[in-house]
Amino acid sequence: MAIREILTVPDARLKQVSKPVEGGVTDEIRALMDDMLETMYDAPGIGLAAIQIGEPLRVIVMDLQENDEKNPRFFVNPEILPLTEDTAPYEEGCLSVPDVFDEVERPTECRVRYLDYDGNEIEEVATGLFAVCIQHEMDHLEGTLFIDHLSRLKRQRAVDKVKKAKRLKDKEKSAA
Ligand code: GNR
Ligand code: NI
Repeated sequence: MAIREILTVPDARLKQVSKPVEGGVTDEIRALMDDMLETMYDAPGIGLAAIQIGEPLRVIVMDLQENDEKNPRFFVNPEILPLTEDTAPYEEGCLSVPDVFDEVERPTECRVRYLDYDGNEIEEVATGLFAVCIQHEMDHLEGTLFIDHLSRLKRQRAVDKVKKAKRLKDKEKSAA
């Protein structure tokens, strides 16, 4: 297992549409998921899409880290279907847009179909934070970030903030 670098805006790779995993959940895909989980825990975050570490595949890992217990979840080739017209705002963040948080409005309930770590086909209903997170991650698979749901002004401010922070970090690194 390895901790991988997380891509941040405005990296063009984050805008790619990720490709379905062909040929089921192999050891190679499990190795990718292991790296993703380790990278997500290290960050730390509650979800990660493969494209965030530069792999344009339809793979997501998640651990909502409710009640302090580890509960890793793996989603290969996920599909979602909103189950209600009810929407609710939630203050979202993204490891690819560090230190930016803003409200995004999404359906409160959806059905999720996917292959799990062992390649079993699972179908379940997502509500609460699970619904928010799976929709956020599904967006990544389509090359969409949560800031794409905000106004152009807020999106530009967010990208500028991340660029500025990265410039500062790179400068500190070259000085060291
Ligand atoms: O760690 C994360 N927290 C989070 C908070 C609110 C809504 C969505 C998320 S997902 C994010 C990790 C991430 O960037 N996943 O793509
Ligand atoms: Ni994200």
